[in-house]
Amino acid sequence: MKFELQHTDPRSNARAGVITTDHGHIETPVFMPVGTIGSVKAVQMTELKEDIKAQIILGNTYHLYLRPGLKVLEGAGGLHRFNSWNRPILTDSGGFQVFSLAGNRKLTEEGAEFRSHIDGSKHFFTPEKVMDIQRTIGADIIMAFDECTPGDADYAYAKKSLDLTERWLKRCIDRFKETECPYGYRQTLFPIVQGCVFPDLRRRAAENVASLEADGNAIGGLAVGEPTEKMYEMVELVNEILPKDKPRYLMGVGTPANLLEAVERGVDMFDCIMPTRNGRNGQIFTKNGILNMRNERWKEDFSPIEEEGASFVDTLYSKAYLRHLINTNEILGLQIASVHNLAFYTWLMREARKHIIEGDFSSWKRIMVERTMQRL
Ligand code: PRF
Repeated sequence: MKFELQHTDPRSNARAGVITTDHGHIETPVFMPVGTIGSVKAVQMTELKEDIKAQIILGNTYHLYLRPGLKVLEGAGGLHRFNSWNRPILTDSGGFQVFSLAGNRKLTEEGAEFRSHIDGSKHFFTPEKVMDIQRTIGADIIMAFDECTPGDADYAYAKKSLDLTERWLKRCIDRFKETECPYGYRQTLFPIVQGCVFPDLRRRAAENVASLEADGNAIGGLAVGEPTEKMYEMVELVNEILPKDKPRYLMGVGTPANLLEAVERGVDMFDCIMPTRNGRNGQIFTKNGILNMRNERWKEDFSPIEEEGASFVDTLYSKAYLRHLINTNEILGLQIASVHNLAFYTWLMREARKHIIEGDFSSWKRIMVERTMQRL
């Protein structure tokens, strides 16, 4: 994998670049739609490519390991062949998902024991196993196995958790180096910076990760219950230490404003379930603010979902029609909301990139943060 930094904003830490993988290029900053079990919920691959213009999608190790399982994925020749997405894929390590199974998991030095959320069956993930699984899934970018420390952890817990994540990271790297992609293209491993909201832990974690000279680096353990200002503070601190010539990925973030604030602080890659999950609940993100489609207010509003929106659904369908579909739980409502929100998120990152290159990112960002967070 290669990263070329094309432009740095003179007034902030925002950057525009290009990542090159064996499945194609990714222009940054980039938003990566989440396709947990190999599908971006309610969205066709043709829509993802042509309407949403997604450059890369996510898969999840925990979910794909449980279903369809490694035998099927290996038989298919990897996830790209299985789900017919021939552009880049990134898989999260399952660290975050396993740890959200509170009560259903046990952590030891060796790894994490957990019960499947589907049938209650018992499983054990070690850093080595998670590397092997991600080799078999075959994503272009794979993630280290970490513990996502909760945002309200005390210092002692956060330190113990980071110590473990760092020992696991070393084991991930060792296993990754001993193995290869079974499908003939290259995969790369991103380490993850943890450390909760404690500056000295974050600094130590970022220095350790920076020393590894990975192709890209991730920031985890944020947007997990800490105040938003703390999240920005940690991103700023970590990005001062992470190498400038490698992409930086802020995991599981966030609102349109969160993305723009993080881009300004030097983040290049994002993923979040917000556009799809909230979309399925009737929350529509637009340039001018957030619409709750369940609201009475849209009942007889026959204007387009979004004037000059980023996808075909915006002018093909009206607010009143989308409200009707969402209110009646029609499958088409979920599809329209998902396509719209994802197209908005990828548009927002393309616009950010354009403004970074044109040199007026900061003033554009200030306006967009306000505008996109208004409740309509
Ligand atoms: N670790 C991993 N995946 C993640 C996170 C993390 O800390 C987060 C936290 N926002 C989202 N997804 N492996």
